Amino acid sequence: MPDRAEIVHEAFLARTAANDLPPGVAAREGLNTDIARSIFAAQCFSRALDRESRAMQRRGEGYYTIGSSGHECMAAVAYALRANDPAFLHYRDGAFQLARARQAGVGTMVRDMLLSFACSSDDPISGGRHKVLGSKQLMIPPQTSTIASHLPKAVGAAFSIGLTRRRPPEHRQFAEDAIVVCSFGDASANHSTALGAFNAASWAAIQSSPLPLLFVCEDNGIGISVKTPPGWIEASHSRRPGVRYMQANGLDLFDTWYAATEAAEYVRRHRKPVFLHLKTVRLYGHAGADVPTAYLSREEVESDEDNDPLLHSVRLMNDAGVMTIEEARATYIRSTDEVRRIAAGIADTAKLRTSKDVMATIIPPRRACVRRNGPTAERRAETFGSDARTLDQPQTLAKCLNMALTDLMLEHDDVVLMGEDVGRKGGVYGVTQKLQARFGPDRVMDTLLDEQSILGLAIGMAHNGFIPIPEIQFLAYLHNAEDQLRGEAATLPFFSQGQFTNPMVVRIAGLGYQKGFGGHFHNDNSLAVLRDIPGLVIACPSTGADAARMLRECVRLAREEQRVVAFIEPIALYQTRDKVDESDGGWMSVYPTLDQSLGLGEIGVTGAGTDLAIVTYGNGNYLSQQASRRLEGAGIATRVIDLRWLAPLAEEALLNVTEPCRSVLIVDECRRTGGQAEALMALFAEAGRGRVSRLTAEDSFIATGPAYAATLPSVDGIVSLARRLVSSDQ
Ligand SMILES: Cc1ncc(C[n+]2csc(CCOP(=O)(O)OP(=O)(O)O)c2C)c(N)n1
Repeated sequence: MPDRAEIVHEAFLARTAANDLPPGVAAREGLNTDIARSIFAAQCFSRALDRESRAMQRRGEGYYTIGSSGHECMAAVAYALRANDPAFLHYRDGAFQLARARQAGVGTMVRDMLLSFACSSDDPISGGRHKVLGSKQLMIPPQTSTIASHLPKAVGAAFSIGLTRRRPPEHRQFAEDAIVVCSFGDASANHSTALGAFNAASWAAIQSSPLPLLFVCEDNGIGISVKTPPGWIEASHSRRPGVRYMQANGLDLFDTWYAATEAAEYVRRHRKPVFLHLKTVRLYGHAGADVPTAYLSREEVESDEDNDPLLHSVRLMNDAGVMTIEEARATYIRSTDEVRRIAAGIADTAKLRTSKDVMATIIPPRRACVRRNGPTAERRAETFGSDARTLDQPQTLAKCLNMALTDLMLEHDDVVLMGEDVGRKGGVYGVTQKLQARFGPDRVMDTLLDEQSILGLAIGMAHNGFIPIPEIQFLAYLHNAEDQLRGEAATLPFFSQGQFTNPMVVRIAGLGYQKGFGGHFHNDNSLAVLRDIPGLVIACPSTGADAARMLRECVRLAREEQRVVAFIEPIALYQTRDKVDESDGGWMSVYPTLDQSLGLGEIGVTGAGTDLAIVTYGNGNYLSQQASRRLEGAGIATRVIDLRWLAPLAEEALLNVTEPCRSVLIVDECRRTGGQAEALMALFAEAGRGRVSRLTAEDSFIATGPAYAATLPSVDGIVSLARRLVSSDQ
């Protein structure tokens, strides 16, 4: 079967030699000759890189090909922008990156891109971890392969630019007058993630929030093999409130440049979003070995090839007096030769080999942080207002968190909160009460009801130096947005070698034991989706004092170590006051003084018994403290270990603290399958520990009403299993 890339290449040579160029309208005026030449040069390099990547794969030097051919108009879009405007790009935007490199005067980028094709450890962006577009110096963060998943953060990044004018963060990355560009295909525009982002942009724009964002839809009429209905993109995007719709012919570099320039100027001047619709073609099928004639007629494939945008460029430049056909042909041939020559030079480039090599970038690099407001006593008293009087009195967990958030926002101007109902109402459980009044709506933002947009906002703001603390109202509602955390936030440092980071602390209210309220959605008791995310820190406090101290550490981890943290708040403990007896007030804590923090991996230990170690966390700690009291009465001496940090697990500390105990009982309020108990059982088994048992939640959803705790560990359950364990031990 002939390779369509070769057919297109041969056709370019033959048709330019024969002056047989596709018809079209005349070139629009306004584009400077040098820039037009430079755009064409980037288009030629992009085309040559596509062919070379296929050749590399045939030679066993490349591993994955997805081309930009047909989408070379993006070189003109690059020139309509400034070289430091952050660009969240579609995977077909090689020409954009090449053009931006020329615009920025940093060389051709060809070698860098070939290194990425070759999965070379010298690839400047991913270090061989992904074949990906991206460059720190060109302000192009690399994107994952999950289509549309970069749109919510592009909205967040654009929003952050508006905010930096009023509140520049210490680690600001984007220029104050920058605009964000984000591009995607026509099929991707249907994804609910994309639709959420368009909607969020529209929602912000009609409320006059500055949102300098240029959406670019590269409409080639197809997504892999499924055609986009004719007129669909225009019909669904031309009347969105607050978002201006513009279109251009993506086969025509002059028209594209003209429209993109107008769009970019509008976005920059009005700081409002534009949806720029570019009509393109896709040459050579979707990716790799995809053969387009398997699902398109030969006529359809050939019609797109006849409309090769490079042939249109040659015609237009010749007509506009920018470059003759012969010159254009020579430019094309030179690019092909140069790309081949550079590729030959990297044939034996170094590769990642070991797991250590691959994993070296999971944890982002530390960064120096200088700015900090030592909150003066007066400022603190003024901010806390009437709450200042209660700072040294016992508080609930919810109140301790509220106080800790207040202090953290006082100390760090870069900390911003966002979520559904966190502002005026102060959160469904009151954790963020008064914060908007204390710090203003710029820093405590009521968002629209869309978890993907909330996390996207946080990621985009983190890209630009803020320390976002987004709230997910209930753990169960993380799931419809989970990819923003798992696929996006957690992976960015990994495949950009820490050059781009999005540190944040995601607060998530969750877990079970709410007496009869809410059923399985409000009592979701599974953290499995978080537990296996490489590099993610998972914190789960059970007391108010721990919650405040841990939150301080989490913000430090985000600020200084650029980590992404999930902070799980057990809803049932938010307002819990008593520990064992009614009105004993034993679960209240005095809010810890500002000098106190609780380091990542520091476990909590109550008691020093050696009959039994109970290893637990969250609500399990609360139950185990009660059970331990009863066990002491029965002559069983325990120690209760509160994990506090669920990932990474403090393995060594756990092994040490349980060492003197004859038995270990793990109490895990999450489900038996996928719960933390699995990791703990494995830890103890691998360490050769004998008597280890676990009490977990059933593999069930939680019921509303009287049976709310029927499937969960209970004090009685802990006591009886502990007794059995200890007696079998004697
Ligand atoms: C969420 C998600 N679902 C499916 C895929 C597989 N996939 C990769 S590209 C693609 C088609 C995208 O088409 P379009 O947005 O039109 O871009 P084009 O490739 O045509 O430029 C699909 C389905 C993916 N990467 N991500």
